[in-house]
Amino acid sequence: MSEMVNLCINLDINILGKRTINIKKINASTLIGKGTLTDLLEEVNFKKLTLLICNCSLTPNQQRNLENFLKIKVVDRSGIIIEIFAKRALSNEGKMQVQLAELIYRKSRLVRAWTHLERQRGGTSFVGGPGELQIELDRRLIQEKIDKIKKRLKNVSNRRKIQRKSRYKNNFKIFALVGYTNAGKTKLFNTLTKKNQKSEDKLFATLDTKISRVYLNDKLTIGLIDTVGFINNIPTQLIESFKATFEEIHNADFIINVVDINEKNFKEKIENTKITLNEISLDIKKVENMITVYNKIDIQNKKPGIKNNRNYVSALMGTGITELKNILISKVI
Ligand SMILES: Nc1nc2c(ncn2[C@@H]2O[C@H](COP(=O)(O)OP(=O)(O)OP(=O)(O)O)[C@@H](O)[C@H]2O)c(=O)[nH]1
Ligand SMILES: [Mg+2]
Repeated sequence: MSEMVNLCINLDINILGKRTINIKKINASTLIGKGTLTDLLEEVNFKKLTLLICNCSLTPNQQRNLENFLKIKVVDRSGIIIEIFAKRALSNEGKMQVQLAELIYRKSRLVRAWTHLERQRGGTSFVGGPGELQIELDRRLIQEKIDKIKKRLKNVSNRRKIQRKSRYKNNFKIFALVGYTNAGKTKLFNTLTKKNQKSEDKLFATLDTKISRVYLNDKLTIGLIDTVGFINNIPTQLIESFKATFEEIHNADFIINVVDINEKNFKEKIENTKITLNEISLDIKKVENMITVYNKIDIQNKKPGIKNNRNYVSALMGTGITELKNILISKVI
Protein backbone atom coordinates (compact mmCIF):
# COMPACT_ATOMS: atom_id res chain seq x y z
CA MET A 1 0.00 0.00 0.00
CA SER A 2 2.76 2.48 0.94
CA GLU A 3 4.34 2.02 -2.48
CA MET A 4 1.06 2.83 -4.21
CA VAL A 5 0.66 5.88 -1.97
CA ASN A 6 4.13 7.00 -3.02
CA LEU A 7 3.25 6.49 -6.69
CA CYS A 8 0.13 8.62 -6.20
CA ILE A 9 2.09 11.37 -4.43
CA ASN A 10 4.41 11.43 -7.44
CA LEU A 11 1.35 12.14 -9.57
CA ASP A 12 0.07 14.87 -7.22
CA ILE A 13 -3.05 12.82 -6.52
CA ASN A 14 -4.89 13.85 -3.40
CA ILE A 15 -5.70 10.63 -1.55
CA LEU A 16 -9.03 10.84 0.26
CA GLY A 17 -9.35 7.24 1.34
CA LYS A 18 -7.50 3.93 1.42
CA ARG A 19 -8.89 0.47 1.74
CA THR A 20 -7.52 -3.05 1.80
CA ILE A 21 -10.05 -5.53 0.51
CA ASN A 22 -9.54 -9.24 1.01
CA ILE A 23 -10.87 -11.00 -2.02
CA LYS A 24 -11.94 -14.57 -1.36
CA LYS A 25 -13.10 -15.23 -4.88
CA ILE A 26 -12.23 -12.99 -7.81
CA ASN A 27 -15.29 -11.67 -9.56
CA ALA A 28 -14.51 -11.91 -13.28
CA SER A 29 -16.57 -8.88 -14.18
CA THR A 30 -15.85 -6.47 -11.30
CA LEU A 31 -12.93 -8.05 -9.38
CA ILE A 32 -14.68 -7.45 -6.03
CA GLY A 33 -18.04 -8.79 -4.91
CA LYS A 34 -21.36 -6.96 -5.04
CA GLY A 35 -21.49 -6.18 -1.30
CA THR A 36 -18.07 -4.49 -1.18
CA LEU A 37 -18.84 -2.72 -4.39
CA THR A 38 -22.04 -1.23 -2.97
CA ASP A 39 -20.09 -0.05 0.10
CA LEU A 40 -17.56 1.54 -2.21
CA LEU A 41 -20.26 3.33 -4.16
CA GLU A 42 -21.54 4.82 -0.93
CA GLU A 43 -18.07 6.03 -0.04
CA VAL A 44 -17.56 7.45 -3.54
CA ASN A 45 -20.78 9.45 -3.29
CA PHE A 46 -20.28 10.51 0.31
CA LYS A 47 -16.72 11.74 -0.18
CA LYS A 48 -17.40 12.93 -3.75
CA LEU A 49 -14.48 10.88 -5.03
CA THR A 50 -13.52 11.21 -8.67
CA LEU A 51 -11.00 8.45 -9.10
CA LEU A 52 -10.58 4.87 -7.88
CA ILE A 53 -7.09 3.40 -8.03
CA CYS A 54 -6.78 -0.36 -7.70
CA ASN A 55 -3.36 -1.55 -6.61
CA CYS A 56 -3.59 -4.60 -8.84
CA SER A 57 -4.11 -5.47 -12.45
CA LEU A 58 -7.63 -5.03 -13.83
CA THR A 59 -8.88 -6.66 -16.98
CA PRO A 60 -10.32 -4.19 -19.48
CA ASN A 61 -13.76 -5.59 -18.67
CA GLN A 62 -13.36 -5.17 -14.94
CA GLN A 63 -12.17 -1.61 -15.42
CA ARG A 64 -15.14 -0.75 -17.59
CA ASN A 65 -17.69 -2.42 -15.34
CA LEU A 66 -16.30 -0.71 -12.25
CA GLU A 67 -16.43 2.64 -14.03
CA ASN A 68 -19.99 2.06 -15.13
CA PHE A 69 -21.09 1.06 -11.65
CA LEU A 70 -19.26 3.71 -9.66
CA LYS A 71 -19.60 6.41 -12.32
CA ILE A 72 -16.03 7.55 -11.74
CA LYS A 73 -12.73 6.92 -13.47
CA VAL A 74 -11.04 3.68 -12.44
CA VAL A 75 -7.38 2.98 -13.02
CA ASP A 76 -5.12 0.07 -12.09
CA ARG A 77 -1.49 -0.18 -11.04
CA SER A 78 -0.19 -0.41 -14.62
CA GLY A 79 -2.18 2.67 -15.57
CA ILE A 80 -0.66 4.64 -12.70
CA ILE A 81 2.91 3.59 -13.47
CA ILE A 82 2.51 4.39 -17.16
CA GLU A 83 1.08 7.76 -16.10
CA ILE A 84 4.23 8.54 -14.09
CA PHE A 85 6.42 7.53 -16.99
CA ALA A 86 4.38 9.85 -19.20
CA LYS A 87 4.94 12.67 -16.74
CA ARG A 88 8.70 12.06 -16.65
CA ALA A 89 9.46 11.50 -20.34
CA LEU A 90 11.45 14.39 -21.75
CA SER A 91 13.49 13.12 -24.66
CA ASN A 92 11.93 12.18 -27.96
CA GLU A 93 12.86 8.57 -27.48
CA GLY A 94 11.43 8.49 -23.96
CA LYS A 95 8.21 10.08 -25.12
CA MET A 96 7.88 7.63 -27.99
CA GLN A 97 8.43 4.65 -25.72
CA VAL A 98 5.88 5.86 -23.17
CA GLN A 99 3.39 6.65 -25.89
CA LEU A 100 3.79 3.14 -27.21
CA ALA A 101 3.14 1.68 -23.75
CA GLU A 102 0.05 3.87 -23.40
CA LEU A 103 -1.28 2.81 -26.77
CA ILE A 104 -0.76 -0.88 -26.07
CA TYR A 105 -2.52 -0.42 -22.73
CA ARG A 106 -5.39 1.46 -24.31
CA LYS A 107 -5.84 -0.81 -27.28
CA SER A 108 -7.28 -3.61 -25.22
CA ARG A 109 -9.54 -1.31 -23.23
CA LEU A 110 -12.96 -0.18 -24.30
CA VAL A 111 -12.75 2.84 -22.08
CA ARG A 112 -10.26 5.52 -22.80
CA ALA A 113 -7.33 5.25 -20.48
CA TRP A 114 -6.73 8.04 -18.06
CA THR A 115 -3.78 9.59 -19.79
CA HIS A 116 -1.89 12.80 -19.45
CA LEU A 117 -3.10 13.69 -22.93
CA GLU A 118 -6.66 13.62 -21.74
CA ARG A 119 -5.84 15.87 -18.83
CA GLN A 120 -3.95 18.28 -21.03
CA ARG A 121 -7.00 18.58 -23.18
CA GLY A 122 -8.70 19.86 -20.07
CA GLY A 123 -11.46 17.27 -20.06
CA THR A 124 -13.57 17.39 -16.95
CA SER A 125 -15.47 14.16 -17.30
CA PHE A 126 -13.54 10.92 -17.26
CA VAL A 127 -16.74 8.95 -16.97
CA GLY A 128 -17.51 6.31 -19.52
CA GLY A 129 -16.10 5.95 -22.99
CA PRO A 130 -17.18 6.66 -26.50
CA GLY A 131 -19.81 4.53 -28.24
CA GLU A 132 -18.94 1.10 -29.61
CA LEU A 133 -18.50 2.27 -33.19
CA GLN A 134 -16.14 4.98 -32.13
CA ILE A 135 -14.19 2.43 -30.12
CA GLU A 136 -13.65 0.21 -33.17
CA LEU A 137 -12.41 3.22 -35.06
CA ASP A 138 -10.16 4.17 -32.17
CA ARG A 139 -8.73 0.67 -32.09
CA ARG A 140 -7.77 0.81 -35.72
CA LEU A 141 -6.19 4.22 -35.29
CA ILE A 142 -4.37 3.03 -32.21
CA GLN A 143 -2.96 0.04 -34.08
CA GLU A 144 -1.79 2.32 -36.87
CA LYS A 145 -0.07 4.57 -34.35
CA ILE A 146 1.51 1.56 -32.64
CA ASP A 147 2.96 0.35 -35.94
CA LYS A 148 4.31 3.79 -36.71
CA ILE A 149 6.01 4.26 -33.37
CA LYS A 150 7.44 0.75 -33.45
CA LYS A 151 9.03 1.54 -36.79
CA ARG A 152 10.57 4.74 -35.45
CA LEU A 153 11.84 2.94 -32.36
CA LYS A 154 13.40 0.30 -34.56
CA ASN A 155 15.49 3.09 -36.10
CA VAL A 156 16.54 4.19 -32.62
CA SER A 157 17.53 0.65 -31.81
CA ASN A 158 19.59 0.37 -35.02
CA ARG A 159 21.34 3.64 -34.27
CA ARG A 160 22.17 2.37 -30.81
CA LYS A 161 23.62 -0.81 -32.27
CA ILE A 162 26.03 1.25 -34.41
CA GLN A 163 27.07 3.31 -31.39
CA ARG A 164 27.65 0.16 -29.40
CA LYS A 165 29.83 -1.28 -32.16
CA SER A 166 32.13 1.71 -32.01
CA ARG A 167 32.28 1.34 -28.25
CA TYR A 168 33.44 -2.25 -28.61
CA LYS A 169 36.14 -1.10 -31.02
CA ASN A 170 37.51 0.83 -28.07
CA ASN A 171 37.59 -2.42 -26.17
CA PHE A 172 35.68 -0.97 -23.31
CA LYS A 173 34.07 -3.13 -20.67
CA ILE A 174 30.59 -1.85 -19.92
CA PHE A 175 28.86 -1.87 -16.54
CA ALA A 176 25.15 -1.10 -16.22
CA LEU A 177 23.55 0.30 -13.08
CA VAL A 178 20.19 -1.31 -12.41
CA GLY A 179 17.82 -1.45 -9.46
CA TYR A 180 14.74 -0.02 -7.91
CA THR A 181 13.66 3.48 -8.73
CA ASN A 182 15.04 6.07 -6.28
CA ALA A 183 17.83 3.76 -5.03
CA GLY A 184 20.49 6.30 -6.05
CA LYS A 185 21.68 4.94 -9.41
CA THR A 186 22.03 8.36 -10.99
CA LYS A 187 23.76 9.76 -7.92
CA LEU A 188 26.25 6.88 -8.04
CA PHE A 189 26.66 7.39 -11.79
CA ASN A 190 27.47 11.06 -11.17
CA THR A 191 29.93 10.22 -8.39
CA LEU A 192 31.76 7.65 -10.51
CA THR A 193 31.77 9.55 -13.80
CA LYS A 194 31.95 13.11 -12.38
CA LYS A 195 28.92 13.98 -14.48
CA ASN A 196 25.91 15.91 -13.37
CA GLN A 197 22.80 14.03 -14.42
CA LYS A 198 19.54 14.89 -12.68
CA SER A 199 19.24 12.85 -9.50
CA GLU A 200 16.06 13.63 -7.61
CA ASP A 201 13.92 12.34 -4.81
CA LYS A 202 11.13 11.19 -7.07
CA LEU A 203 10.12 7.96 -8.70
CA PHE A 204 11.38 7.28 -12.22
CA ALA A 205 13.48 10.42 -12.41
CA THR A 206 15.60 8.75 -15.09
CA LEU A 207 13.98 7.40 -18.23
CA ASP A 208 16.79 7.89 -20.72
CA THR A 209 19.95 5.86 -20.79
CA LYS A 210 23.27 7.62 -20.37
CA ILE A 211 26.74 6.20 -20.79
CA SER A 212 29.99 7.71 -19.64
CA ARG A 213 33.56 6.81 -18.80
CA VAL A 214 34.83 5.91 -15.37
CA TYR A 215 38.57 6.08 -14.71
CA LEU A 216 39.18 3.20 -12.34
CA ASN A 217 42.93 3.97 -12.09
CA ASP A 218 45.73 5.36 -14.31
CA LYS A 219 45.33 2.59 -16.84
CA LEU A 220 41.84 1.19 -16.58
CA THR A 221 38.72 2.80 -18.00
CA ILE A 222 35.24 1.37 -18.20
CA GLY A 223 31.92 2.54 -19.59
CA LEU A 224 29.08 3.03 -17.10
CA ILE A 225 25.41 3.04 -18.02
CA ASP A 226 22.67 4.73 -16.02
CA THR A 227 19.18 3.74 -17.00
CA VAL A 228 15.53 3.55 -16.03
CA GLY A 229 14.71 2.17 -12.58
CA PHE A 230 12.58 -0.84 -11.77
CA ILE A 231 9.55 -1.46 -9.62
CA ASN A 232 7.74 -4.58 -8.53
CA ASN A 233 5.56 -5.91 -11.39
CA ILE A 234 6.56 -3.45 -14.08
CA PRO A 235 3.63 -3.24 -16.52
CA THR A 236 4.27 -5.56 -19.43
CA GLN A 237 3.41 -2.71 -21.79
CA LEU A 238 6.40 -0.78 -20.48
CA ILE A 239 8.73 -3.74 -20.81
CA GLU A 240 7.58 -4.19 -24.37
CA SER A 241 7.94 -0.54 -25.31
CA PHE A 242 11.25 0.13 -23.52
CA LYS A 243 13.01 -2.57 -25.53
CA ALA A 244 15.61 -0.16 -26.92
CA THR A 245 16.46 0.99 -23.38
CA PHE A 246 16.73 -2.53 -22.05
CA GLU A 247 18.97 -3.54 -24.97
CA GLU A 248 21.65 -1.40 -23.36
CA ILE A 249 21.47 -3.55 -20.23
CA HIS A 250 21.71 -6.66 -22.39
CA ASN A 251 24.86 -5.39 -24.01
CA ALA A 252 26.60 -4.50 -20.78
CA ASP A 253 29.30 -6.90 -19.64
CA PHE A 254 28.46 -6.53 -15.96
CA ILE A 255 25.44 -5.48 -13.94
CA ILE A 256 25.54 -3.42 -10.76
CA ASN A 257 22.41 -3.55 -8.63
CA VAL A 258 22.01 -0.41 -6.54
CA VAL A 259 20.01 -0.87 -3.36
CA ASP A 260 18.80 1.70 -0.85
CA ILE A 261 19.78 0.06 2.43
CA ASN A 262 17.30 2.18 4.39
CA GLU A 263 14.29 0.59 2.77
CA LYS A 264 12.61 -1.85 5.16
CA ASN A 265 12.16 -4.42 2.44
CA PHE A 266 15.44 -3.91 0.61
CA LYS A 267 16.03 -7.67 0.37
CA GLU A 268 12.71 -8.07 -1.38
CA LYS A 269 13.71 -5.29 -3.75
CA ILE A 270 16.94 -7.13 -4.62
CA GLU A 271 14.83 -10.16 -5.49
CA ASN A 272 12.39 -8.03 -7.49
CA THR A 273 15.25 -6.60 -9.49
CA LYS A 274 16.42 -10.11 -10.31
CA ILE A 275 12.88 -11.05 -11.35
CA THR A 276 12.69 -7.99 -13.62
CA LEU A 277 16.06 -8.83 -15.17
CA ASN A 278 14.70 -12.30 -15.89
CA GLU A 279 11.56 -10.77 -17.38
CA ILE A 280 13.65 -8.76 -19.81
CA SER A 281 15.47 -12.04 -20.57
CA LEU A 282 18.87 -10.96 -19.36
CA ASP A 283 21.53 -13.66 -19.56
CA ILE A 284 21.21 -15.64 -16.32
CA LYS A 285 25.02 -15.63 -15.88
CA LYS A 286 25.03 -11.86 -15.74
CA VAL A 287 22.34 -11.94 -13.07
CA GLU A 288 24.35 -14.47 -11.06
CA ASN A 289 27.52 -12.35 -11.40
CA MET A 290 25.72 -9.18 -10.47
CA ILE A 291 27.53 -6.78 -8.13
CA THR A 292 25.22 -5.50 -5.40
CA VAL A 293 25.89 -2.05 -3.98
CA TYR A 294 24.25 -1.03 -0.70
CA ASN A 295 23.74 2.70 -0.97
CA LYS A 296 22.74 5.62 1.28
CA ILE A 297 24.72 4.36 4.31
CA ASP A 298 25.13 7.96 5.49
CA ILE A 299 21.52 7.93 6.69
CA GLN A 300 22.31 5.13 9.14
CA ASN A 301 25.85 6.26 9.84
CA LYS A 302 27.10 2.90 8.65
CA LYS A 303 30.77 2.36 7.87
CA PRO A 304 31.68 2.45 4.17
CA GLY A 305 33.63 -0.31 2.47
CA ILE A 306 33.31 -4.05 2.15
CA LYS A 307 31.86 -6.19 4.89
CA ASN A 308 30.68 -9.77 4.47
CA ASN A 309 31.17 -9.40 0.73
CA ARG A 310 28.82 -6.42 0.62
CA ASN A 311 29.76 -3.03 -0.81
CA TYR A 312 28.52 -0.28 1.45
CA VAL A 313 28.62 3.17 -0.14
CA SER A 314 27.18 6.61 0.05
CA ALA A 315 26.90 7.98 -3.44
CA LEU A 316 25.96 11.30 -1.87
CA MET A 317 28.99 11.61 0.40
CA GLY A 318 31.35 9.75 -1.94
CA THR A 319 32.30 7.18 0.70
CA GLY A 320 33.02 3.54 -0.11
CA ILE A 321 33.70 4.51 -3.72
CA THR A 322 37.40 3.56 -3.73
CA GLU A 323 36.49 0.10 -2.47
CA LEU A 324 33.77 -0.20 -5.08
CA LYS A 325 36.22 0.81 -7.80
CA ASN A 326 38.56 -1.95 -6.61
CA ILE A 327 35.74 -4.46 -7.06
CA LEU A 328 35.14 -3.17 -10.58
CA ILE A 329 38.89 -3.44 -11.33
CA SER A 330 38.89 -7.05 -10.15
CA LYS A 331 36.11 -7.79 -12.65
CA VAL A 332 37.92 -6.43 -15.68
CA ILE A 333 41.49 -7.58 -15.18
N1 LIG B 1 21.25 10.35 1.86
C1 LIG B 1 21.55 9.89 0.65
N2 LIG B 1 20.73 10.17 -0.37
C2 LIG B 1 21.06 9.67 -1.58
C3 LIG B 1 22.21 8.87 -1.81
N3 LIG B 1 22.22 8.52 -3.11
C4 LIG B 1 21.13 9.08 -3.67
N4 LIG B 1 20.43 9.78 -2.77
C5 LIG B 1 19.18 10.55 -2.99
O1 LIG B 1 18.16 9.66 -3.36
C6 LIG B 1 17.29 10.26 -4.33
C7 LIG B 1 17.20 9.40 -5.56
O2 LIG B 1 18.45 9.35 -6.18
P1 LIG B 1 18.62 9.06 -7.74
O3 LIG B 1 20.09 9.00 -8.00
O4 LIG B 1 17.82 9.99 -8.54
O5 LIG B 1 17.96 7.61 -7.79
P2 LIG B 1 17.77 6.65 -9.08
O6 LIG B 1 18.05 5.26 -8.60
O7 LIG B 1 18.57 7.14 -10.21
O8 LIG B 1 16.22 6.80 -9.32
P3 LIG B 1 15.40 6.64 -10.74
O9 LIG B 1 16.09 7.44 -11.76
O10 LIG B 1 14.06 7.11 -10.39
O11 LIG B 1 15.41 5.17 -11.04
C8 LIG B 1 17.88 11.64 -4.59
O12 LIG B 1 17.19 12.59 -3.83
C9 LIG B 1 19.33 11.51 -4.14
O13 LIG B 1 19.89 12.72 -3.71
C10 LIG B 1 23.05 8.60 -0.69
O14 LIG B 1 24.08 7.93 -0.75
N5 LIG B 1 22.65 9.12 0.50
MG1 LIG C 1 18.04 7.81 -12.00
